Amino acid sequence: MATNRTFTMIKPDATQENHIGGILSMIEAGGFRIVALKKTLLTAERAGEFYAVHKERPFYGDLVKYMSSGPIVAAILEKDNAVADFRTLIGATNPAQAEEGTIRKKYAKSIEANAVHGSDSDENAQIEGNFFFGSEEQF
Ligand code: IDP
Repeated sequence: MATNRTFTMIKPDATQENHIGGILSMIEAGGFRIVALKKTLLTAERAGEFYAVHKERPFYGDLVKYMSSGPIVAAILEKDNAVADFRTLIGATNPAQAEEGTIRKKYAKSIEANAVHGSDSDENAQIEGNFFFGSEEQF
């Protein structure tokens, strides 16, 4: 059964280039409520842990390096059908294939530096949200 929460990160490139406000505006305009929010820096070790499911993929090393290259903004978001609707709002992994009106179409620079993360399942949304936020930080 679909739950009503998902998890996102504004990745280092978009954070560095002052797109935090623009991206959060698109998220709120898309009908999502911000349940938890923080700007933080992932160490390479923590980034590797977060992306452990991609360990075998050829881009894993670069991804870990990129995700620990500067601050990120982590957030838990709430809306009916949150995981699927948020994947629609962010658009395709590769911005060249992202549709008009999506966050990645507007802000992503490349398939790697693609501005935002969005959980791919309810189970991962919960795991990823809890990776960054204690239950006392989720309202
Ligand atoms: P998603 O973020 O759209 O769910 P995933 O396939 O789960 O895409 O990949 C996780 C992240 O790894 C992507 O958001 C992107 O930053 C990076 N990535 C995915 N595919 C490639 C690639 O082919 N080259 C470099 N980085 C990639």
